[in-house]
Amino acid sequence: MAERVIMAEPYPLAFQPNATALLIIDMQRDFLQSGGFGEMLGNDVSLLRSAVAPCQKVLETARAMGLLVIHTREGHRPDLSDAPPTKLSRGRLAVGIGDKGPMGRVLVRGEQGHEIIPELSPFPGEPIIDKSGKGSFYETDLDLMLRNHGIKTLIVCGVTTEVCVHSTVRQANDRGYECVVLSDCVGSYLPEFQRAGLAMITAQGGILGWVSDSSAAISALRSASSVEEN
Ligand code: C5J
Repeated sequence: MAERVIMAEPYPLAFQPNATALLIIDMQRDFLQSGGFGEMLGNDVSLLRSAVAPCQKVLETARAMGLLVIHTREGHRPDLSDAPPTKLSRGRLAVGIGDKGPMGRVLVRGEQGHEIIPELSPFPGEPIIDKSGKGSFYETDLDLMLRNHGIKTLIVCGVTTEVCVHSTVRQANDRGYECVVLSDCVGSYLPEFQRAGLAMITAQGGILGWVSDSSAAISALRSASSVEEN
């Protein structure tokens, strides 16, 4: 399959559609809805909503193009044996990880809050990476899965920009993947961190990767499809 280009900062990124995956990070009720982990930490979770509709459009296009789509979820085993005690005690929260909240036990696998929001529900067969850390490569089989699929480029969406998206992009970058983060498909509870988080990726000639947006990604993917069909 021929190489295509996505308009991005700091410069256009060439990619091969069949070596590209869409990675959607932690679009879970616990981060986007009231009563979850994000809110327990004192955040206004409505600030993440703007990422949902653009993410949906990119997801639809990626599926239509036959791209590998991978979802991640942050969360823990019910016995919390995979959660460092430091993570459990951090924040001195009245209701924290593992405690009962309005959407079940906070950040625990199998609970309602841990689910991916219905707007972005994985299709059957789309891999879901369950991770206990912030970075999606930490103690998961993501790298193996990507290598087995011959993936070289990651289109990255999800939350939050400066935490799990950043940790994942940094880990991916060190493993040799080229990441393009879509600015309108990632979200932060802190607008200044959204700006700074994206700027850190593209600084110094793209030290961590590229930043683009949903429209540029969709037109690059569609151009790939129409050229392949001709
Ligand atoms: C956080 C995440 N913010 N998915 N997790 O704790 O960014």
